[in-house]
Order: sequence, then structure tokens, then C-alpha cells
Amino acid sequence: MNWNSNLIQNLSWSSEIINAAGKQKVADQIAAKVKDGDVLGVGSGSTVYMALLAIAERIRNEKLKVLAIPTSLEISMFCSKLGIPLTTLFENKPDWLFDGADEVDPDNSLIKGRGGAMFKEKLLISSSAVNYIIVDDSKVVKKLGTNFPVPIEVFPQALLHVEAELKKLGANSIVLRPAKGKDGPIITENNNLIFDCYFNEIGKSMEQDIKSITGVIESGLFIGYNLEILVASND
Ligand code: ABF
Repeated sequence: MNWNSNLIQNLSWSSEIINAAGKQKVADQIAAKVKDGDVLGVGSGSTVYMALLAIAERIRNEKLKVLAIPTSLEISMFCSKLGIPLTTLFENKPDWLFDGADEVDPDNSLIKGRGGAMFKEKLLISSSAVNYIIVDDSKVVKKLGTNFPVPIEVFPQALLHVEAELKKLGANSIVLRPAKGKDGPIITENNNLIFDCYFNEIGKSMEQDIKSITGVIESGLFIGYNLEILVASND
């Protein structure tokens, strides 16, 4: 391996989050798809982490050469911990990608971004020809916005402007996402803020309507993307 220090080796993921049988099933399905030489787009979240564990085992056992393009700093560090070499969009394009989601509707539209990494997640999904979304059945909903708000990454100085424009689009609840375990808002990897929004209705044009507001970096709405959804039950 490499010079990987204990700082990275000691990273772990809370077992409460990953303790779902469905997530393990889809994680294993993803690991089985990996081929020697693949460049993988790697999303974020605990299901992705479980898939990385299974992929790392195949890499070790079968001496596969695989490169990963991660969507978050957290996942970059986990790849390093697991001995999965990293690359970037400067050098490579993903052959295929896997990522989690918070909600999946009957049209395969998604809400993502609970980890705040939706900008990079969307960039990688847009850069990859084949995209697998891996979820357990608790994520399947009839209508987007049932259990999760739509996260929206906002340039800090645009906060009030974006809030006013979101209200015009029918946002009925807009919360500035708080930092975990300390005062103040959460700051994204791109040094922006996040609104979590509920809307009266999420129509087909909502992703584009939100994106067209000056000051919006990206939203966690994924409508009409080329995605293959892998769902497994928790039974
Ligand atoms: C990322 O991780 C996010 O877009 C999504 O919000 C979250 C899903 O996490 P988990 O797999 O832990 O449920 O994919």
C-alpha cells in the first residue's frame, strides 16, 4: 500500500447508520460489477461506504486495478483507508458510478444531498455514462419531498436573495442547515451554505427552476437523469 497513517486508518463509520440489510445487499451487487481497469465514480453516504468495503476486499483478493473518483472529502479518505487509489476528473472520466439517495420516486427522480455533497455528486453523475443508485426500500416514495427536504447549496452572500426566490417557487419551509455539534451553519466543502427546503409541489421543471436562481450552486433534486436504481428490501 502507501504511506497511509493511523490518522486515516482510524476513521470509522457509525454502525447505527450502516446497520440495514438492504444496504448490504445493494452494496454487494455493486462490488460484483467491478472489473479490472475500471475508473469508478464513487458517491457518498453509508451505502456507498459499504460498497467500498466489499470492493476493497475484491481488489485485495483478486489484485484488481481500479481507480476511484470520489464525490466528497470523507469518501476520499475512506478510499485511502481501504487502499483504493484515487484519481480526479482532470485525468479521468468514470466508466461507471454508484451513489446513494435519500428518496427515489416512481420516475427514478431523486432527492440527494443529506451529506451536503450534491454539487460534486451531480457533476460526477453528469460525467458518467452509467450510474447506479443504491438504496434500501426505506428510500422509495410515491412523491419526492415525502420524508426529506430538498437541499440547496447557496453562495453565502446570496442567502436572502435565494430565500426570497425559493418562496416564489412554492417553498413552504426553508431552514439554514445547522452545523453538527456546534453553533452556526454547516459549511460545505465549497465554502457555501445549505438550505433544506420543502415545497408545496415538486414539478418536472423544479430542478431547473431552482438552478436558475443566481446564487444557487446546486440542488439535491435529480430529475430525468440516466440512472439505474438498485433497491433491496431490509427483510
Ligand atoms: C449520499 O448519501 C447523499 O446524496 C444521500 O443524501 C446520502 C445517502 O446516504 P445513506 O446511503 O447513508 O442512506 O448519497
